[in-house]
Amino acid sequence: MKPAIVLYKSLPDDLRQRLAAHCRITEFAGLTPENIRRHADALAEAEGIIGSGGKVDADFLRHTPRLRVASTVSVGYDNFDVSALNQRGVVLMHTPTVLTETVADTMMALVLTTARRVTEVAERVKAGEWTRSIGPDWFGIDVHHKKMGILGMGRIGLALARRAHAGFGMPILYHARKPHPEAESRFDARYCDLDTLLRESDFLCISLPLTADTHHLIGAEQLAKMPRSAVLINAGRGPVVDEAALIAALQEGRLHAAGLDVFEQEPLDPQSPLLSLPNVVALPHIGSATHETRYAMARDAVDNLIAALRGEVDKNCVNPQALG
Ligand code: 8YV
Repeated sequence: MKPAIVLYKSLPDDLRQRLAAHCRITEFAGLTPENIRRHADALAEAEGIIGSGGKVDADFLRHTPRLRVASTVSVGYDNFDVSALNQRGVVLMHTPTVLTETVADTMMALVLTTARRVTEVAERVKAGEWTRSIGPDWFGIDVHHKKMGILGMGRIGLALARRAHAGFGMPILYHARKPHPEAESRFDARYCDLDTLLRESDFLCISLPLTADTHHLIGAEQLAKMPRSAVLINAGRGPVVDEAALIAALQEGRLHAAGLDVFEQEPLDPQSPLLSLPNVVALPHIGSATHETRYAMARDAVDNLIAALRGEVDKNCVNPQALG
């Protein structure tokens, strides 16, 4: 008999059919407390789950005694308690390769949009304010040849370094857990400590996963080390930055601008002070959100689930050790 699985995010029809050829599917939208209650029987039977978002921790695992594989349609897996999965022998699959270029594009878009005030001035044009040749109150700052600082040199950091170096002639500084020889040899990137990165970057681009070590890594003390002319870009995970400290720095003019694709709470509260600051560009977590990339992520997640249910975890597996 085909294994039972729970699908908690909608899939394109062809991928749903591919999944259905291998599994018996129960589908609902999101691992919300209400859905977990309502679909208790399906969860109790499920050997696999596939979707994105929702907390998968020891509490959730009590509802899924037969679970063997969790497949997330994302690269990030901070919503999973990996040690709880390990204890239960559940493997976690993710989609680390297919979204790299798209997320790096989003980060470069934030760099350009904040520096050149693209959204702000476009709104002024729509509001009918472009009535004569523009003056300095419409000007931005240059991007090309400014110092690009990258915090986190994973796949996405490397793709951003390529864009900044090859396309914009930007010298690259970076801080990561360890030096990245490829970034250094291909893009002339210079490894430095976090303090140097904060003090020297014109654009500080954060591309870090959320872990216990990165939570609020950028707080008031770190923001105070950045020059007033600097721009902060975050497209990793919101809680890497202490948002209250960032708001204070922006309100007090201690930072030039911020471009944010991620927030401590998502969706962002419409009342957030961030939204009343003209020098903040806030995006609705669109990092990987193109038709092509979201399709590729869903396809990889489906293939990951099918493979892992067969015991194949040679690629895209966060914790192959869970198999023992
Ligand atoms: C997704 C992401 O947008 O992959 C990730 O970790 O943050 C994004 O690509 C999000 O997880 C929804 O699937």
